[in-house]
Amino acid sequence: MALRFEVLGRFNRARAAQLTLPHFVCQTPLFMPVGTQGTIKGLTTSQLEEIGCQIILGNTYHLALRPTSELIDELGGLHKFMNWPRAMLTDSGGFQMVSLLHLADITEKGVTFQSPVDGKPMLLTPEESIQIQNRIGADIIMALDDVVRTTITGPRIEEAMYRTLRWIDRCIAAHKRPHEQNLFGIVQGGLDPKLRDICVRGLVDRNLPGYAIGGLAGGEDKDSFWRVVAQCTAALPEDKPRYVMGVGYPLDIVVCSALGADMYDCVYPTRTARFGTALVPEGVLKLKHRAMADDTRPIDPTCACMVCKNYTRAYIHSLVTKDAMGSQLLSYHNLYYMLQLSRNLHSSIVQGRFPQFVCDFLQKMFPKGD
Ligand code: PRF
Ligand code: ZN
Repeated sequence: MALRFEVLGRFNRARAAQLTLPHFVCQTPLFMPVGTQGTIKGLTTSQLEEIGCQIILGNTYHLALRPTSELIDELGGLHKFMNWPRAMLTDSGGFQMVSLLHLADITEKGVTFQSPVDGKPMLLTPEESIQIQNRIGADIIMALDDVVRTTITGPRIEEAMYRTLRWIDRCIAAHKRPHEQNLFGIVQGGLDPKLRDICVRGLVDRNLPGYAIGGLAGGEDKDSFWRVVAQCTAALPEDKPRYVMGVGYPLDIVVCSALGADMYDCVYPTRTARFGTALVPEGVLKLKHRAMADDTRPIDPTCACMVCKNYTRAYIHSLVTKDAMGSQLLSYHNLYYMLQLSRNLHSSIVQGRFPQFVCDFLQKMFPKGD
């Protein structure tokens, strides 16, 4: 195992911890900005450090296609290649193929798909995913899982869960750097509590350094989503990190943290920035809106970020969709907002004022109580 996880404080099921990884000591709950081609769109790595980002997520699928994992390995790993000194996590690739390329097909061997580069059929096996992730060199690597939409029903959900369990053993066997990189298993099983239970127990038996809850944030209703998270966090070990994949919205992060989850990733803050939307305590602020044209306030008067200290809504309105700087400034603010939310969750749990924090958060976001 190449990590240490020390719980510093709890409030009911919520916990604040210190997660020591090979490249950085992180505080949880934590949010991981998502990079694709070895970059978080719109920010330099020094800006990421400036806003207190502790760990970023890279996608095996994108990196393997370009610049290729062999080249990254040859050039000394992704940390060095992209000049990122802190922690990093790579996802295994299967989920990205299935969600991005609807042509992907899953068999017992692995995930087959058509290369978007040259159209050739390709196969990503559990062994290959781990080999690629070993070359990329992230602090945390993810098992290849069989992901299906939570909104489908029937035997396919069960098949995917059992396949995910069979594949974890192939991932463990293929992992060549367990002392430098932590392999996390991923709980699947759709919205079925029995399947989720079998999967959690199967993964816990493998004594992995950490566990992810997968297959969520795919269009299911919030009640089902939170119920699955609550069930999984209750059954996963207390002394290991728990990562809810592909989540999410600020509200989801607050709720999942209350349920005992520790780690999150989502493209939402940077993607929504590119569409001209800022995250604020009240919810969202649409910078494209005509009312912003002569608004001289910062995006969020209560935000301490570089963008809110230096620029007006009117200026950002004038840039949005016209110049890359518009989405860069919005991405910077949005990531600052998510990281600040994580820091506030951590400190409120450590200081025993988590319920007050949650009340204030909800009060600002839903002032009418709806
Ligand atoms: N599995 C993997 N990556 C993911 C997910 C998953 O289930 C999700 C959840 N929909 C986001 N990213 N490997
Ligand atoms: Zn700001």
